[in-house]
Amino acid sequence: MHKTDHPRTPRSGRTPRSGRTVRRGLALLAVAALGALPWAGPAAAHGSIVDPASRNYGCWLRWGSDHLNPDMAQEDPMCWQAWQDNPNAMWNWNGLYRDNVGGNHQAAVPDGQLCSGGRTEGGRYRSLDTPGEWQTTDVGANFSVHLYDQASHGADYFRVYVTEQGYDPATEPLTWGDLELVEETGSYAPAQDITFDVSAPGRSGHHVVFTIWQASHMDQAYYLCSDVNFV
Ligand SMILES: [Cu+2]
Repeated sequence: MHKTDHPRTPRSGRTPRSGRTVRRGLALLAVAALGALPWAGPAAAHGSIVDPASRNYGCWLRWGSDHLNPDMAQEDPMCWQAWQDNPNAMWNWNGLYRDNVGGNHQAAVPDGQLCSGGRTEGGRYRSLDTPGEWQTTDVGANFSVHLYDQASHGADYFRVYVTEQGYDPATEPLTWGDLELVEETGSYAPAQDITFDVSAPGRSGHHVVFTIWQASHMDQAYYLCSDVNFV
């Protein structure tokens, strides 16, 4: 139900003309089968924090239509290294989750691997753990967090952490000890867009917002790093 890879349906190669009817029938069956599955292409299943943009969502948003542009190396070097490491981290911006964690997030996600969900999916998102000058979204002490989830999983809860003043995202790997829990929400009914308010006073400059989204349709936890600039 939660495939994030995108296997191509093998095309039947050279089918003789006499096989056309059979082929059409198979194609219809294939369409019917696909229609019965809750699977869709990239950016059509699961979700992420889109504001303030998570690291890979932001890299997908800014460069997804132009990801081979060498200017990215200078203009947005952390996205550049992410695209160089594995473009699937961006194509699957909505797939950064772990199943069956049982709420033991700190056990499942070690220090230094928070932004990759403990190198989930075979390490697909490991580039997101790299400290550096990630592009930021300006926020004040009070700001809104927006989940976009085309799959409408709903939420058992969100936990939002923000790094303590003094932590330097440009040079330090992110650890649990760097974080202050600033919000734990209640549950949310299934919806494509969920927005809630958080408050993280006493900060300035570049910080990381680390959001855990515990989805409701099954035990599925998302780990999402968003870079912000407190102004
Ligand atoms: Cu999902």
